[in-house]
Amino acid sequence: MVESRHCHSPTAMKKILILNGPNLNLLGTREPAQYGYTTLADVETFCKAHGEKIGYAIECFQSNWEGALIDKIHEAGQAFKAGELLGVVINPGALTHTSIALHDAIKGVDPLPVIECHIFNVHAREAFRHHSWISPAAAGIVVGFGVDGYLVAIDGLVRKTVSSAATKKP
Ligand code: CA2
Repeated sequence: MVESRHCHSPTAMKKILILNGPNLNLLGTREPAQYGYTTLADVETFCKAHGEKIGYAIECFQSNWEGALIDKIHEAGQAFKAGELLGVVINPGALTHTSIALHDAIKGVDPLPVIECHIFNVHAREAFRHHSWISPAAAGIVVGFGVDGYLVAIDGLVRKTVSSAATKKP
C-alpha cells in the first residue's frame, strides 16, 4: 500500500505545495543527534503559519514512494496551469541523488517553478550526496539552513515568481 501524509489549508488563496520524500516522516523521532528534534508535523505547521502570514495556502505532502511524489508533481503542473498554484518546494530526501524519474517529472511540468530544499548542506556530507538529479530541473536550491530552509525556500519561490511576473514586459 502506498502510504502518504496530507494536510490542506481550507482557503481559496493561491497554493504553494511542500513535498517531502523518503524517510522525512521520521524527522524529530529518530537519530535526533543528526536530524534534530523538530518533527515533520512541526515543519508543516510553521510552513502553514508562514504561508498565512504572506498570503499563500500551504499544502503539504510526504511520501516514501517515488511514484506518489511523481503523481503529485504532475497534479501540481495542472494546478499551476489552472492558476491555482504558485509553485513547489521539494525535499526529495535520498531520491535527490538517484531519481532520474523525479528529474523527468519536474522537466515534464515546466514552467512550474520547483525549489529544491535540503535541511543539510549536502555538499559538506558524503560524496554520494553531492550529486542531485533534481538541481538541473529546479528553479532554485536551498541547502544547509536546517528546517528553516523550508521558509527560505517558500520566500525564495514567492520572490522569484511574483517579482519576476511584476517586472516582465507586457
Ligand atoms: O538534507 C536533507 O534534507 C536531505 O534531503 C535529507 C535526506 C538525505 O538522504 C539527503 O541526502 C539530504 C535524509 C532524510 C532522512 O531523514 C531522517 C530523519 C530522521 C531519521 C532518519 C532519517
